[in-house]
Amino acid sequence: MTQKNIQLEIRGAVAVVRLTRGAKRNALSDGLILALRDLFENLPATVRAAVLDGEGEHFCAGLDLSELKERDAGQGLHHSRMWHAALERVQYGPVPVVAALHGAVVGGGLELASACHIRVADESTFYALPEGSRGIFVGGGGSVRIPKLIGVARMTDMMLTGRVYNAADGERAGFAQYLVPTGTAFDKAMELAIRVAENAPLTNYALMHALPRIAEQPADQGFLTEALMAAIAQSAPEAKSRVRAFLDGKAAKVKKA
Ligand code: 1HE
Repeated sequence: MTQKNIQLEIRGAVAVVRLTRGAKRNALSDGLILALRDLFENLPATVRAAVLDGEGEHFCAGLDLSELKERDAGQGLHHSRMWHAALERVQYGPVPVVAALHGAVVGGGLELASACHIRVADESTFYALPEGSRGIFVGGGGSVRIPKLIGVARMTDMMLTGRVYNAADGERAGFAQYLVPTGTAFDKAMELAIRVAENAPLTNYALMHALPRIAEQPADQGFLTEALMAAIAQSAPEAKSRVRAFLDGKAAKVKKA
């Protein structure tokens, strides 16, 4: 399926979602944000994992600045909430999403990347939050999600000083879980997504929907939520057959890294 500026390709159990607005560095217009929301809301039921990629040399240049209109406070509020709804469909949608990062991952592009579950960055990647210098603030959930990756202090510094992180420093800071040679982020992201798609669906559900909420709960409540989630996951026939396969010597052992 190809909509304007976004493309969905199904490869087995993996949905490949690509921003196809390379001429504008995949800048996120309102139309593109809504298309992203609709796409993640309507993924085929056969899909078990997704890869999010950006056409051209840059993953995403953030908010489409040509649409930054004179909005009053109420309109600004609704605009930001529209982004929240769309990125929430990515984070809390049906399947884990692996982002394939390269080139600019800036502003709203970084907000989008931070809504994904795994980030694979190639060595051309750089991260910035130019909102600070443009006289605006993050509005796509960045102040909630980005500190969870890199901490409040680093995000504050980025926005106050315009600091740009290169790929290696960015991986050390926590933006990405994988750093790969230039040009290979998509292949690595596909490899991971295929692996993720093989998990029991309830395990993936627990990791996407329960883990981040448990991490936000007071420990006492977190332990209870964890116990409930664990009980549900292990009662699924899929879990029972996987454990049985290991005990029968038919499933892979964990190998030394
Ligand atoms: C754009 C955008 C955009 C490029 N909105 N049109 N984001 C920013 O402040 C980042 C702004 N962009 C850049 O700093 C650079 O474009 C890049 C580092 C990403 C890429 O540089 P480069 O040299 O490869 O491309 P370019 O020549 O700057 O841009 C190519 C075209 O894309 C050009 O248009 P053209 O018609 O002259 O060809 C650019 O105008 C256009 N373009 N980026 C609109 N962002 C929910 S709130 C989120 C708040 C934010 O995200 S603020 C941060 C916005």
